[in-house]
Amino acid sequence: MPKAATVTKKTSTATKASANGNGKVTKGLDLVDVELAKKEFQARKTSQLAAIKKTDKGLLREMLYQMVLGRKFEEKCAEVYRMGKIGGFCHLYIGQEAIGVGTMMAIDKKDMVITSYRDHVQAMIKGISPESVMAELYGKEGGCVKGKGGSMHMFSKELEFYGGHGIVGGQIGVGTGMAYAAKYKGTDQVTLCFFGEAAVNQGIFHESLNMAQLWKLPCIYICENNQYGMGTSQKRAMSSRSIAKKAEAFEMANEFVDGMDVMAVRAATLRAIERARKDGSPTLLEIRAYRYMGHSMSDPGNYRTRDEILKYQERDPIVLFKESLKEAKVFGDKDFEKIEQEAIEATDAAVKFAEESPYPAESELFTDVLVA
Ligand SMILES: Cc1ncc(C[n+]2csc(CCOP(=O)(O)OP(=O)(O)O)c2C)c(N)n1
Ligand SMILES: [Mg+2]
Repeated sequence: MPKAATVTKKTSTATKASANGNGKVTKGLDLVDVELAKKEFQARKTSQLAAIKKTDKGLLREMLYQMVLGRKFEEKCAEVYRMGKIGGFCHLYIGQEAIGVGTMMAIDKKDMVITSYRDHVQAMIKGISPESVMAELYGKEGGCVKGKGGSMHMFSKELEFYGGHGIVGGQIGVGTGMAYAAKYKGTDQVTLCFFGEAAVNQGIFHESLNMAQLWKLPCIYICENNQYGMGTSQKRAMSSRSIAKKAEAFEMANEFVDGMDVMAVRAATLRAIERARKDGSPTLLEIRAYRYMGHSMSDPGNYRTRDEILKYQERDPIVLFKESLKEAKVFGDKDFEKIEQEAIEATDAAVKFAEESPYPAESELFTDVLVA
């Protein structure tokens, strides 16, 4: 488990939250207490167990591997960033792995994905190699866009991974256009369009959902609600609590999903895919998780408490998934060790590749660069 390295100030917000709520902890944005978290953990374990029993063992292994790889890879990113190997912005995905894996491992290879700047793990799940993602982070020639995009702009047309976007909410319009193109060309592709909860306050979210529902575009809008937009909690920035319900203004199908439960994420995504393939109907999924690290590597994180982070780590998606797999007797400690070892080796190989890859040649300076 990563250290909550970015949190420096220790106040009693968490305690205050439960006291204010007359001892009753409600679901949603209120902070949870440890006992309740444990109860929820047990409840989800029961539903995960049922879902695990119906899922292919090879797929379960790959899902766990991708989650562990995502975690190890991002921990390594933090380490090499601090050593000055990576320049510019660097937004980590630690704590949100069940969202990327649960959604993206439910689609087909041909389906399209577009996301925000928090994109390293999703790029790898879509098939961009860890080597090529790490080299891109290093700004090296071996990167998936030859070292010219960096952390926020992973991209692969061949693998149907369309970025990596830095303008909050910008990708929602582009993703809607991708779904429109699929429908226009009759390709049967579904688009997964990821964005953070802070992007929901942007006009483009509402315009896009209206258009997608009206024109029946095969787009699955995935709001990764990690509860913070930089240093601002959703509570302080949004008048309504439910993001999923915003879809009802457009008469669009929607679901709220627990983003700590990879099997629940997968099940909700499969339902949305069915809708999209059947008649092009879009869906809005609000998937709630928690951002363990700062907004980016340069975030001092003094707007939340260490207690708050630790409470969410009690419900860690990888720990939960492992416990369920063990209880279902699908995998044991030896398998987990092997999976972890494979993920560490893949991450180390990625770093080695990035270190050895050259910087782009000077002659590359003006190629593939668009100035609008
Ligand atoms: C249009 C626009 N406004 C402001 C910013 C600065 N900014 C970068 S990330 C961010 C917060 C976004 O939070 P959220 O959408 O919840 O995604 P998360 O970072 O939590 O994944 C802001 C305000 C920006 N990049 N684009
Ligand atoms: Mg957020």
